[in-house]
Amino acid sequence: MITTVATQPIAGQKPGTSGLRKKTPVFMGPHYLENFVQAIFDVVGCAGKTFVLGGDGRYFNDRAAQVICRMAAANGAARMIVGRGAILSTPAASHLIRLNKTDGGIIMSASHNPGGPEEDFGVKFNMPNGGPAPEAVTEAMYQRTTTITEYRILEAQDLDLATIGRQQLGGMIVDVVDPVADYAALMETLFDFPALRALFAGGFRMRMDAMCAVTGPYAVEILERRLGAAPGTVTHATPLPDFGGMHPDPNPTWAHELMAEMMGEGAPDFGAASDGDGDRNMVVGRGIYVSPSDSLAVLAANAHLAPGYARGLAGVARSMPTSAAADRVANALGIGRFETPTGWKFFGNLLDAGRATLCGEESFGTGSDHVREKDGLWAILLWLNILAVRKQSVADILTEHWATYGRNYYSRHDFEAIATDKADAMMAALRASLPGLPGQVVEGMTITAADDFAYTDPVDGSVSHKQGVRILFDGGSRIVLRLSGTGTEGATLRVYLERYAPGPDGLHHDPQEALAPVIRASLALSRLTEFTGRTTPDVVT
Ligand code: G16
Repeated sequence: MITTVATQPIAGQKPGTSGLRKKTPVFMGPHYLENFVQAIFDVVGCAGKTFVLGGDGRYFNDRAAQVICRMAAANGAARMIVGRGAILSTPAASHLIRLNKTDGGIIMSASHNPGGPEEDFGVKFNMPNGGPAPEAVTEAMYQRTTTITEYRILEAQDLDLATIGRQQLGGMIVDVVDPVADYAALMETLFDFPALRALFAGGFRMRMDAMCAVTGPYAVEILERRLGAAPGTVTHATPLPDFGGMHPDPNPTWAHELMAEMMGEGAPDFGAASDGDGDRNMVVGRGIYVSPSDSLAVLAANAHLAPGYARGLAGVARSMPTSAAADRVANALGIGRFETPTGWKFFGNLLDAGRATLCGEESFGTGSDHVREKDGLWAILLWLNILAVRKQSVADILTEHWATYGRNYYSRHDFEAIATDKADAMMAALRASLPGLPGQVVEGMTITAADDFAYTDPVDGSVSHKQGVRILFDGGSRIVLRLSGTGTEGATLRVYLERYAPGPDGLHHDPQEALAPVIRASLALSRLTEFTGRTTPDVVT
């Protein structure tokens, strides 16, 4: 029943920041999914192994799951643990990989990118530690796709992935499991659920926008059923193949319904949103937006208030473009602090080695050593736990935080779908200009250093180059520019802007106003308009 299908390499199957992401019709093209999945199995091995499989439920998720199961069986896998309906949030998949001590897992998701027949699809492999495959492994997979000549697949009817229980597919056992139960049980070990129940019972109101994506069932079970939040607290709670037409990226631009409610009359006490596959989060207080960089810093300063972190943190890690707010907390606590390239995979070694407990990114990702992915609902529950203990509003907590540590004003400006050659030319010119920048004065600010970020992993010594251009100014202001590794259309330029205000004055300005000179400097130094014709960003976070 095993068929060996002749195939040939398909160009461009190179995983980006987080797995292989392409337009759905590309993924549905002849042999496209199959070639990549065979490359995964050829690199990590398949015979006798156990894997986890699930995805964010986007269009093609169900069909792809059937193909991946048939290929795993044909390649000799012993067992596949699949979330019911082929659904698993990315953090839940990471947890199942670890809980069941499997040989890894395949996650079908293009994360925050829209889903649907004409939108995006993606596949990534996570290692036995539950974390995204490191660069050396994804590079080996890519190399394999360039030489592939055949793949193996079982001829069989579709599995019943809608029903929890055990099935046999050729020589492989398929266990369909509840996607939520084990994850929810893990959350109960980390947070003070009785205190959270008391919070909601006391009239605390929350809005959680699941954006028609995978977090809905997790949030309804945990927030509404287990913690007693009012029914209807979770909106857009049913995962849909096209995310209901929403762009499931939890930022102020795309989660605008939540933003409008939280900034309006009668706003609830706390608002949150998560993305397509449930690993990102956005947090909003009544009348106040919490930037992801500030969120990481507040969580680091207060994590000990939750039972799972009562013993304190070993260290805090952030991606390089994330603001230095978390560094200030780490310094005050006297714990380790780490600056990694963009991509959750770079946190894996630090978490495995016990050197970092909390990690976070400006791209709305926060997580801890409980899994090896960022975890949207986890971050929301940690915020809730802190609010329950401190009995203060989000605004008051932020105000106290800035008064203690100063404020790292921060914003990211995205310029999307730029012609790739123009974006590359701009970055090349910028890189060439770096040696001449230190000492120059722009917008009244003196440049103290300018480089292209390179990272040496402190655990395994691996080195990653060209991870983003940094221009540093005296006083702690900074501009970072890099091209996104998750887009599927042209190039997305991300410009990260930061300015430090030590306080006590000047801590409550609008970030765009506070950053105005830094924004002007970024446009001048990058010659962005000259190269790309763009003047204003498509997304501001
Ligand atoms: C992925 C990575 C994150 C990264 C983000 C944005 O998130 O896991 O570490 O920060 O992409 O990357 P880029 O700036 O290259 O687009 P997700 O949520 O898309 O899996």
